[in-house]
Amino acid sequence: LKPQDMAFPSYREHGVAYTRGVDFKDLLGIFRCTDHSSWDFQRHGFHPYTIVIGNQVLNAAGYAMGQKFEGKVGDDPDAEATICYFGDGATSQGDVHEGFVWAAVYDAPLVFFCQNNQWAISEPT
Ligand SMILES: Cc1ncc(C[n+]2csc(CCOP(=O)(O)OP(=O)(O)O)c2C)c(N)n1
Ligand SMILES: [Mg+2]
Repeated sequence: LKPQDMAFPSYREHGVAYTRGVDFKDLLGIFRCTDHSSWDFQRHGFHPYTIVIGNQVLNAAGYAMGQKFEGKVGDDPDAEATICYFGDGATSQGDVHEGFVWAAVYDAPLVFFCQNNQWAISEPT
């Protein structure tokens, strides 16, 4: 990722948060319910954690569509891209597939990263 890129995590991307400069104390606060993703997500290029399974796929698709609409794409050094992390279980949700379709239709600069750990409450794939 370049500094101007944006990452949309699920709740597992602690390593990504670290590489984006997010203070680990801010992450721990989410799990202790003392904090609600208080880092500056634009500055870090790291969106708040998403506990609602798959929701970040829609957020990421919209964000990447915005990057496309604003012409921030291509080989320019200032061009932007988005990456979206989700679990294998999230792929059981219809709205996740809506995010895939919209990103494809708009040729949005979005990378989908499936963390397939073979575990989900739904059937793993
Ligand atoms: C919309 C929604 N439905 C159900 C849940 C309950 N839930 C929490 S974790 C989980 C399993 C998610 O599996 P997966 O997407 O593979 O992520 P993993 O935890 O394996 O990384 C579910 C269903 C939730 N958080 N949000
Ligand atoms: Mg899983």
